[in-house]
Amino acid sequence: MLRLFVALDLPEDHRRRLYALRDPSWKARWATPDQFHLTLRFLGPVEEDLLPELTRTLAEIEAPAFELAPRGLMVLPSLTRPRVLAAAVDPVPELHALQAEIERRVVDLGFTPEDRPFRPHITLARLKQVPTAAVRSFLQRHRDFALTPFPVRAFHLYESHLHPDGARYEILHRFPLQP
Ligand code: 2AM
Repeated sequence: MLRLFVALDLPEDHRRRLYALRDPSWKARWATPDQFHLTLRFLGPVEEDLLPELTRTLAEIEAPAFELAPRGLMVLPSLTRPRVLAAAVDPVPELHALQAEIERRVVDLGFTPEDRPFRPHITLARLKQVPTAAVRSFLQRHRDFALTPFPVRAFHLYESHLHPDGARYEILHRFPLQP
């Protein structure tokens, strides 16, 4: 079984800037620069036999390239139960259209439909025991957080390798968007 997800990659400079937000004093696991991505669809464990068909299906998607600008920080699932600290992005119709198309295609292949609404985010940290007050003050301190838009010219199929000290994400396939 392969643990798979479909996601967008980020440029080096944006990774560095996201990593710079890190507060090492928190009881949290901060993502390292090589772990940053924006998930479009978590697929979970997939039989290796399915990989060619999945790849073929994703390669059929015709969607335009677009620009994406990280802006704002958010906490998931909620500020009263802070588990994940993440960066949000400016809403762009192309991002949501791409996510919807991927969802449609993978459901056609037999994956269970995603029942949660798409909340695009780049995970910065998984919080263990960070008091809500500390999270609130972090969000306040970074309330103007924004990065310059970056071009999204492709989406990717990732394999997640789980390790006790954090996941390693490997890009298995690149699917170009239309220029
Ligand atoms: P997260 O960053 O919000 O946790 C690889 O695990 C990627 O898939 C992560 O970006 C993770 O989102 C996302 N993902 C979505 N649903 C998931 C699930 N049920 N289990 C694990 N990861 C999930």
